[in-house]
Amino acid sequence: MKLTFRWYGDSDPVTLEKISQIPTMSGIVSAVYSVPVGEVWSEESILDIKNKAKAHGLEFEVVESVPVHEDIKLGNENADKLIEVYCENVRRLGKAGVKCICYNFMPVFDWLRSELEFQHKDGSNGLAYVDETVLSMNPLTSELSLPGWDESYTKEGLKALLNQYASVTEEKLWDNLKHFLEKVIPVAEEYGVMMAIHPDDPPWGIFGLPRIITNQENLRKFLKLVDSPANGLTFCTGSLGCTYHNDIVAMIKEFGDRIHFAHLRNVKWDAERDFHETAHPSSCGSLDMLEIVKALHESGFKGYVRPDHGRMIWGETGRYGYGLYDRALGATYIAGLFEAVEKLSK
Ligand code: DNO
Repeated sequence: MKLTFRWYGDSDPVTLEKISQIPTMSGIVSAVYSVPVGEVWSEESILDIKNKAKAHGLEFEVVESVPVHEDIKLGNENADKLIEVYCENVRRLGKAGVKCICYNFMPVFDWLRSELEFQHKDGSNGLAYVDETVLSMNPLTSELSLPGWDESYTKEGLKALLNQYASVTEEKLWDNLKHFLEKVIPVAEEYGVMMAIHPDDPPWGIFGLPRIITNQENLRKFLKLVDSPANGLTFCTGSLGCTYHNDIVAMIKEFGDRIHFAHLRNVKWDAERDFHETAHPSSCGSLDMLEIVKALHESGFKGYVRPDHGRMIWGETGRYGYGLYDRALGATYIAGLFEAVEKLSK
């Protein structure tokens, strides 16, 4: 496996120098953030990230994310034009040496939490999700915003978009995803890129919007939409594992050869649909991280791994989920698990 770390570009307080000082770090996971969704990324902007990473001894082989325009998910008359733009980005990234592209197919909202500064007993804080709070939220008036969200919607724009989704059932969303994959996967194959869909987070519908990348059965269905190695998964343990209904170790055993990128983090289940994010080690949350790493190893996993959301510890402030300290601790913990599992299996 290759250990990686997310970098949000020049404005990220977690600098490339800091990332390069985390033991065994091989590369960064990043994206061109300045270009609106649905437009082509310039070759210079891609190479700029690559060269900056290289100057710190880091690779740039994973992009997270090339976002999918809402018109593609809606399957409206602009979809094909926008899919062609998407394909062009895949080509350009492949040419620049990117090997894996993470994306998601969640309508309108990316990852969602109801609390950004959930207080832990030790004085640290992290992200949490309480279903009742989310059910009482109105996306048109709520103040909540997360790093993954597209901030460019006006209230009217968001309202219109939500209206457009009123006719999009889960079945329709599946059709639109299939159409997207049928165009994009052949390009990815040609350019040596592995596409890796990120599961929906949380893995159930929110605000009346459909979500489909949610459980074992749906992942199975997804992989069959286009049955190619280039059509794979970002296996996010915290997203899929935030509900005890998902047996994530069983999923790794079944889909291991199609997992190209793993987001390894832990969560603590507080109720059926309530959870909070914890430090990475198994004893801190509800997931058995050793079993997860073992299952990845046994399935022959050779892909990219990154620690995921960290708590804010040691007084750090910054981008929710994406501070340095707790993620760096998570990174070395993950590296330790892999070393142990690899050596003990020899
Ligand atoms: C959250 C991230 C997600 C992820 C996208 C992938 O921290 O895991 O925002 O990057 O869903 O497209």
